[in-house]
Amino acid sequence: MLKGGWTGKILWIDLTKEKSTIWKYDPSMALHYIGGRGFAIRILWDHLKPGVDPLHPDNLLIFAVGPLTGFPLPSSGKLVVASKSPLTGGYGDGNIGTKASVMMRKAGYDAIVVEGKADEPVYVYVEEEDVTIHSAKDLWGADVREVHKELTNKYGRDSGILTIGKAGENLVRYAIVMSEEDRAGGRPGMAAVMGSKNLKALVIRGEKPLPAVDEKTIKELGAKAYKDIKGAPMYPHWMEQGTMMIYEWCQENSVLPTYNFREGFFEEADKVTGKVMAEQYKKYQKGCPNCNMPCGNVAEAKKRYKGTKAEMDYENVAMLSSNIGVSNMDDVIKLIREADDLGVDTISVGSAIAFAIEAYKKGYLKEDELDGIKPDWGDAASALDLMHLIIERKKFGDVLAAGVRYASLRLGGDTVKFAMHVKGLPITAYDAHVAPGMALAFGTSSIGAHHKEAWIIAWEAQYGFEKVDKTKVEKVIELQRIRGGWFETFVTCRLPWIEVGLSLDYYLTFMEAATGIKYSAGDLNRIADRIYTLIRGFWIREYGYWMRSMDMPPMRWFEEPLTQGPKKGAHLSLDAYNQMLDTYYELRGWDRNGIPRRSTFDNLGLSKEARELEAMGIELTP
Ligand code: PTT
Ligand code: SF4
Repeated sequence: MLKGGWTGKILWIDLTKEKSTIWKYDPSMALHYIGGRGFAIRILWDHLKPGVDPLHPDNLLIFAVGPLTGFPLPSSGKLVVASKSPLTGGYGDGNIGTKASVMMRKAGYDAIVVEGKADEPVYVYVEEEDVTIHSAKDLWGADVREVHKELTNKYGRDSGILTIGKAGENLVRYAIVMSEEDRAGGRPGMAAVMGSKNLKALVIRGEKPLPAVDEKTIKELGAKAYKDIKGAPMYPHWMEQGTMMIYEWCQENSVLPTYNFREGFFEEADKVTGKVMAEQYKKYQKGCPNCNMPCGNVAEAKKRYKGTKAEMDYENVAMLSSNIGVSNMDDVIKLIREADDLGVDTISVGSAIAFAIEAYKKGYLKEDELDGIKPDWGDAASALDLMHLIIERKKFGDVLAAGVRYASLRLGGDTVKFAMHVKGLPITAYDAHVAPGMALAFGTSSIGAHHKEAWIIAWEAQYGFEKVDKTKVEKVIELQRIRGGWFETFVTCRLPWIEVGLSLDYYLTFMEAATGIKYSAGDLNRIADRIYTLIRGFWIREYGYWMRSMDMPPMRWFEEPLTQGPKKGAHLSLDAYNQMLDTYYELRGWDRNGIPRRSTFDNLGLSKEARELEAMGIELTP
């Protein structure tokens, strides 16, 4: 029996049958998977037919919170959105800060699962046990801000609203789910899955109390944690620049993605730094529920797109500035605003634009394939045109809408070497020519190339970029456990811990106060390993095979040394990477091809899942 923390219920909505059911799940799922992505992978493994096309109605779209979500403790207004990814074909998820997270808890659910497909565009309104499906014909085609406004007017400012833009409707495989105009989550195409179900939006409301075993401790300890955050030495700097404070650091360390990750140093970086953003463009900042360190810095363009506003997170800015050679802040603001309104992932679309520029300049693409667009580094106008070509899926935009992996397979030749992705997911904004640890983090991230699990780069700079040893590999795994395991299952924002140093001990006490269960750090790490291994099992199940090359970053970083900046000449070593990957597999209990050993499955309580893989003909090493 669950005493607190969890609501114990999952809402299951079938859009084909136009009906919903409340599932009182087995408490062992909570104990062994906690919530968030733990629930997501468990549900996908148990309820998704292997081999389903991600855009088929049978695919499942899961919104999941965790036992800490919504409580009055730091930055607890987060939600995981997960599915089988149409971009990678494997497990995909993202984390979004939104009122919908708190409302889902207040409505009485730990997760909402959507299956099937509506006959025509709809949105779903959930108010506790009351679930209704409404026509969204009038909202189809509308941009994210319009939909948000419309639904807010109808259901009130405190409603939780998750929506898709045109990118999701048009099944762009890296369409991202949006909330509150510029919060975004689900890079691996979670909004395309929503679009494939004709689901324009989900609106959630509730007033139920959140279940806690020891409410008093949560309140008191939460208040203390909020105070610690405000008193942290980094707090003022963070409040000024948010995630943008890393921009200059990346430039100094030659890890700022530049010209499609060809370089790590951008000669015009000084025009787009966090300082410039904060001092010259920032208008206000906003944040997720229950957060006292809001990082949503909203900047306003001054000249070319005067009045246009957008949220300036580091990844957005780097991928739509240095990575495509753009250095005018007004242009960057406009590109981000457009991506948010269309509901497309800024990182993946930045990667697709950079890939197209490079392919065009190298003669792989002709003007007529790009509808007359002549893309070039630093040309923001053509970048904007390319973004629209992709969203409208016109000409080669249709191919780019399937991601850079697919586009490079279509074009062939050397394009495979500059399609900057791992497992089909475009790399987030860290160039790793000089950073083998970060390269390994991208190579082994459970959803494809994302820093969300092992953002090792700051630690690696201090430890020594040049070092390639077991300690570094252990650090990657430690971060994957905490970031990809703890925070993605609690579900709360990890930034209080990373950015201002809030102690991890708080979370163990929060968990005990919420659920009545005393989890140790070791218990949580074991759960994280179980989730990581099951996710790897899911990829293998969906692909039907696995090879270590699927855990490799692109060849560009090995074969094309940096040509500019203080680290000129630097590149990754293939031998060193392979050595790290071997150590990684060994520490994880996976074989030389990256397939978990039978004993690893058994030790983590996943024997049944191992047998299922074996029954499919996958050979597991003992
Ligand atoms: C995340 C990825 C990131 S990571 C950024 S900026 W970052 C980009 N944001 C986008 C955006 O905005 N608009 C858009 N159209 N596309 C975007 N794509 C990119 O998506 C985000 C913050 C940030 S800002 C980060 S690091 C942290 N991520 C967390 C996480 O993953 N887990 C967790 N428990 N806490 C986290 N806290 C931080 O949240 P994806 P958000 Mg995002 C405009 O989801 O798929 O992982 O992609 O959620 O609410 O916007 O907050 O420098
Ligand atoms: Fe949201 Fe930023 Fe606060 Fe995290 S730190 S909860 S992403 S506003």
